[in-house]
Amino acid sequence: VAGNFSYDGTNGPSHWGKEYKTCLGKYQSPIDIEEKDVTTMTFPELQFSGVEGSHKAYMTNNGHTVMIQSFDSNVPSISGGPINSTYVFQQLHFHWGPNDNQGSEDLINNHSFSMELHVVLWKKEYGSYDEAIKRDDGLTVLGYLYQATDEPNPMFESIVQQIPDIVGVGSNITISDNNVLKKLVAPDIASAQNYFTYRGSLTTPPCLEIVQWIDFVKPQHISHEQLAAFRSIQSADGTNLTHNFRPVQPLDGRTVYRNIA
Ligand code: GRE
Ligand code: ZN
Repeated sequence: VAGNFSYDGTNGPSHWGKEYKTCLGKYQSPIDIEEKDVTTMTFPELQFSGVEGSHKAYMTNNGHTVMIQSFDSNVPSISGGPINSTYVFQQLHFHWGPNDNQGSEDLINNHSFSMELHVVLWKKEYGSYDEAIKRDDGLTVLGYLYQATDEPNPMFESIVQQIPDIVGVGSNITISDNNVLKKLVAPDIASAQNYFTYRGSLTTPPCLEIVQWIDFVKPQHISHEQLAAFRSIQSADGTNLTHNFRPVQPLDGRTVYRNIA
């Protein structure tokens, strides 16, 4: 579990830079993506491998989020798009808000969505996640946005059912649904070439500036009840983790691209 940080008070986002200087850098995430300011571009096709089929997966409450990992030999990977090599799945996790009007980290036209899923992948030629995070092109993160609705999203059913088993910080369970990675890593192949992309950082300390972000344009949905389950887990300080999104950071002259397939 990374460090002593939280989303409120004296360990909140505006204080992260004291202990973690990189959090004060010029290539920080999240950002507000203003559609009128993006540069359109045609990237090679973004390709997903190893997503089909079943994966044994684990779900953890690390005190900052709900995180899912797999130690399967068949691991999802991506290539193409804005990245010029293969990136391998490490973990996925979620950011949410205290109510349905907030929760996403990146904003689009200053709009917050209710939740954001981050699929974290590391550059295969560096051999491991730990080596990759020492390099400035070490990670790619896929960002998926969710808007709260009345309708449950079937893709969340199995994990929402098991969230009560990871309420305590440090809890780690096997996910009963072996299709969970297939559903979460590539939930909407038909819309997978429609994304924004920019250079940024981890959105939690140590805020390393090593991430090529790929944010899919088309939001998906999650029900109010499904979302509420995420807010019920405990945080490192013992209170409910009602929200875990970092506020937007300055763009500072960076270019945000939109892929036009
Ligand atoms: C996070 O902790 O939220 C995080 C990572 C790695 C990449 C991106 C990201 O741990 O937001
Ligand atoms: Zn994240």
